[in-house]
Amino acid sequence: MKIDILQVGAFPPPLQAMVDAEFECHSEAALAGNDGLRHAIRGIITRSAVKVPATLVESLPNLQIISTSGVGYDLIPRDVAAKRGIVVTNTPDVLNTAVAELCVGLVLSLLRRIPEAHRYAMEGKWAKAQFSMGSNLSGKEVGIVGLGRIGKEIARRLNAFDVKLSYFGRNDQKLAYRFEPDIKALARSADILIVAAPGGDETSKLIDGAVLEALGPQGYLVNMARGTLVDEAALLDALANRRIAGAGLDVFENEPNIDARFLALENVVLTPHIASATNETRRAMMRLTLDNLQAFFGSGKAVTEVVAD
Ligand code: 8YV
Repeated sequence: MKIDILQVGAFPPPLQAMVDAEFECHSEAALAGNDGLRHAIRGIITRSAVKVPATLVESLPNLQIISTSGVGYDLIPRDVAAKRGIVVTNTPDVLNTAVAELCVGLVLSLLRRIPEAHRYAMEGKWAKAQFSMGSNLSGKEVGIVGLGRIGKEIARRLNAFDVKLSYFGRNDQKLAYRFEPDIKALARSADILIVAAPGGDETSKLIDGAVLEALGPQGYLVNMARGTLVDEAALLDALANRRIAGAGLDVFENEPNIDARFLALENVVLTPHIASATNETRRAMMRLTLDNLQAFFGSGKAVTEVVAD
């Protein structure tokens, strides 16, 4: 007999098949007027880019675990879950490589203007004039905001490009990279500022107008962490007025509806929240999401429970 779980958010068919093979999955719509089902639900399966409403959690009397496919848990009402002893799990580490690889891709796309060059070649413009110059990554100063597991993978890869690495975070981790306790000072020294910190209220708008001003007209911002980390209005203004050179963004304030003002800009590279979106990675994330549920229901202990910050 499969355990009844509620699914919040959608998965592509191959991943949905993994879920359906192991659990009796129900939609939120199925809960309407069905108290029996509400009482039967013991777990929620979701994905980190989807909000799990607190009211939904409160409406499920026998909910024991919320298992998200993704490393971020900023859209899960952990305060409500904690009050009821509901375990929250995520999928750390299995996606570090994919996210770090996309970050390198965004950095190189910005400095070498690869999307623009692709369009230039595809539109036959090369026959009329040479494409203009880009910039080396080698020798640049890179500042990483948030040197957690993903931030460290980004640093390790960028190190191979002969860059100078510094980072900002809650504490000095005593690593080979320079720790900068002042985020504006980090931005001031950086040619490329990479945002790799967790989302949530604590880090909301950490990259504000003052940080962007410090990054300056030669500086690039790259964000594949969370849209909430950046003051998007300030970023749009800095980009439109060339107060920063450009931005590579995989995450946005109001996904999937990117602010239309971004679409009018030439100094951006935009991707639709695909940092962990590789076949290998999403399969590994789903496996760990399901393992968390299986382990919890089997032994009472999940594999990767989110512990209090
Ligand atoms: C997406 C992510 O959430 O891991 C995260 O926190 O942002 C991404 O992996 C994706 O929707 C996970 O399924």
